[in-house]
Amino acid sequence: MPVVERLHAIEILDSRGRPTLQASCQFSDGSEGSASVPSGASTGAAEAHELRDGDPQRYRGLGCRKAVANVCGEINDVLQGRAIDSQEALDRTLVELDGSAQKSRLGANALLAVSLAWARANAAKQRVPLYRYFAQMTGFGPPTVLPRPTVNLFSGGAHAGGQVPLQDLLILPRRAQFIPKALEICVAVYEAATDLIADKYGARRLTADEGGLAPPFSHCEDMFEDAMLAIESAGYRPGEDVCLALDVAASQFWRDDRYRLEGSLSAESMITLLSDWAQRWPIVCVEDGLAEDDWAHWPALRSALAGQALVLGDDLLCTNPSRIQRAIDEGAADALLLKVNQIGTLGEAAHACQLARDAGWHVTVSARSGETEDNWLADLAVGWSAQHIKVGSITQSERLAKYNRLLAIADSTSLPIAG
Ligand code: 2PG
Ligand code: MG
Repeated sequence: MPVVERLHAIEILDSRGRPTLQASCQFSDGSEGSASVPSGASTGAAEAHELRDGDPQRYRGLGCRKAVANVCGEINDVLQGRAIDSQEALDRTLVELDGSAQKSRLGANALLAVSLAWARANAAKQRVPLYRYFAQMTGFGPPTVLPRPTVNLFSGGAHAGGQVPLQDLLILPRRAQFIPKALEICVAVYEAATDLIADKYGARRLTADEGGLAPPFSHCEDMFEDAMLAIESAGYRPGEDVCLALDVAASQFWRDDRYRLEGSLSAESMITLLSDWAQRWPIVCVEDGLAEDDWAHWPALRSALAGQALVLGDDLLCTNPSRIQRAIDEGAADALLLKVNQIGTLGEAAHACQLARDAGWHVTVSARSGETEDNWLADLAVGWSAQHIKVGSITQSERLAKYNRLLAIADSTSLPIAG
C-alpha cells in the first residue's frame, strides 16, 4: 500500500501566462509523480472553486500561493505517513478535508493537483502506464479503442476576443482509423484554412487561446462556409472524411432569457437555428447549444438534434454527478464533456464518467483553454475509454503535448480509434 512521504507544490504558469499549480508526490518506497492543473476562461457557474490569492499586486489577483501553501501545509500534514489503498480513498479524504460545498476552502486546484500527482506516483509504483492506471482505478477494464480527436479550427467568443459569439468550431476526422492519420488530416485542414484566411481576410495566422484561427468573421455562418472550403481544399470530403463539431458556449451570450447571437433570440429560435445549421452543414456534435441554467429548453434541443448531432453538456453539467443525473432524468443531453478540474478530484470525475456511460451517453474528455505542457489528459481519455478527446488546435505545445502522448500510446498499443 503506498505511503505518502512528501507532498510538494509550486506555482507555475499556464498557456495564457496565468499562475497555476504543479504538485509532486513522493511515496516512501521512492516512487514519485508530479502533475499540473489547467484553468478555464469560459467557466461554468457550477464549477468547483479555483483558489486564487486575490492580491492585485501579483498577477492581477490570480496568484496561486494560497493553494500552493495548502498543498505543502495542511494537505501534506494530513497525508504524510498515511497508507492509502486506492485513488477513491485518497480523493474522499481530500474532499472531506476541504469540507466546503465548492472546494473553496483548500481550492479545487490544490485538491486536483494532489489527486493527479498521487495517481502518477501510484502508476509509477505499479510500473504501469498512466492510462492503464486510470483504467484500473475505475474498473472500466483495459482500453480497446482510442478517442477520436476533435480539433479547434476556428474560434470566437471568450477564446478570441468575441469577433463572433460562437466559441469554437472544431473538425472531426470521421473516417480515420488510427491516431496518426487523424492528426495528419486535421493538420492538413488547418493549413488549408490558414491559406484561405490569408486570401479572404488578408489576415495572418492569428490564433485564439487554444490555437484556433480567429480571422474577422462577419457572421457565425462564415465559420461554417470557410471550414467547408478548407476541408475541400485539403482534399477531403466534408461530411464523409471530416465532420464538424461546435462549442456554442451559449451561457456567454445568454442574458434575460435571450440569446444575443447576431440579434436577440428566444430559446425556441436558438434551437431552430442550431437544427438548421446541423441540416446545412455536417455538424455531428453541439456543445452548450443553450445556456447552463436554461434547463427547461435542453430536452427540446436534444429532440431537435436527435439522429443528427450529439447534445454535449459542458457548462450545463460541469462534470458534476448531480447535474449529470438531472440531465439524464430530464433527457437534457446525450453526451458529457468531462473536465476534471470542474469537479476537483479524479475520483469524482470517474463517478461522473461512470454515470454518463451507464446512461449510454458519449464522453468527450476535454482540456481547458488555459493549459500546461503536462500530458495526463491523453492518458485519461484513453484509460476512461472516452469516444472523443478535445484538446484545442494543433499548433501550441500545451496542446501538442497531449496529441504527442496520444501518438505514443497509439504506437505502443496499436489500438484503433473508437467507432
Ligand atoms: C470549453 C473549454 C475548452 P474553457 O468551453 O469547452 O474549449 O474552454 O477552458 O475556457 O472553459
Ligand atoms: Mg465548452
